[in-house]
Amino acid sequence: PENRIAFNLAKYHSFAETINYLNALAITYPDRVHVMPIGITHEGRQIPLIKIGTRSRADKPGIWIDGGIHAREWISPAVVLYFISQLVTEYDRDPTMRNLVDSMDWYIVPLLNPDGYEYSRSSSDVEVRLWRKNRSPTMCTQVSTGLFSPPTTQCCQGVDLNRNFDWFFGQVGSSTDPCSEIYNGRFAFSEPETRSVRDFVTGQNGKIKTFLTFHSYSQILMYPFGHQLRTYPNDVNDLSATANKAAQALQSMYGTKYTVGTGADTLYPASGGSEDWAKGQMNIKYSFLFELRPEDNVWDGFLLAENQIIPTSRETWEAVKIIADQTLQTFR
Ligand code: PAY
Ligand code: ZN
Repeated sequence: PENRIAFNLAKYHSFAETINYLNALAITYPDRVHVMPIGITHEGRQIPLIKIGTRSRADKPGIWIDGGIHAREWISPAVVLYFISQLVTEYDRDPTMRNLVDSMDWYIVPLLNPDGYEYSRSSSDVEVRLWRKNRSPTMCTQVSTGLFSPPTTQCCQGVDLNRNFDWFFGQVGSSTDPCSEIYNGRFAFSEPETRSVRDFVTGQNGKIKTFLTFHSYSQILMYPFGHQLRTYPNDVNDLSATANKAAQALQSMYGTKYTVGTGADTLYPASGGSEDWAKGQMNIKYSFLFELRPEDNVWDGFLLAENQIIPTSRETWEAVKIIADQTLQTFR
């Protein structure tokens, strides 16, 4: 039966539309799809996880994917929704998809920071549209304005979720100032969004072998560690070989060039990131962070036009399939 669900993958969607799409998939394809909340945000939104897999067994390798950890990076949830649609709706047509869904369990959170995302959609004001953090309640700090003036109080909202994981928390490239864009929060995992990732991944008891987190922009494929220059895990050769192969597959589609390396070596050192935590604390072998289109050094990088969603999704999916393949070769 041709169960077509009306959902335009070439547009940016609201949180409500995203939820409706995931639920429609779960209802239409109950043999391969389950949707469940993994946590509740400060503003009361349920963070949805979609599990895709047939003949689920504990010993199938698991692959984690999250999008939208940063509010303004709209292309991230959009490409993750494309991955979901490929896995679920092409299953009956495409033997590659069937193999990926039969032999692995996919745990996908397309929109990890729905509060921040909805906020960034609420106005085209740059302050709002370019919001990065979540929407945690206001925190205040005393700031001194000069030697002879009394300190004033400044209050701001939001934690940078990609500084809130427990990996060299608060050490570099992060801030203790609640008004900073890279405010790391009061302690590691102070936020419901990061806690929901931690608790879900921990709950899988080592089943998750691959951890992919999607950001924009700069066209970089990162592997750990991002917290310090020239700092690598023991099996860095496996990770860099896989990342290079993935970047090659990505480029083969439309010629889009990616830089491959650690976040620290390619962009800047930053601690408390999820990809480092997945590798360093959770011992997940294949942990990668994608910085999607556009290229580095453009002024409007977070404002990627909707006509770029499908090409970005298609090329990135090529890279993800390489990483999934590698996961299967290592853990099947
Ligand atoms: O591990 O090096 C890391 C983290 C890298 C990302 C981060 O700061 O969390 C990089 C930025 C991101 O996608 O959030 C890059 C973009 C362009 C930004 O906002 O600076
Ligand atoms: Zn980001």
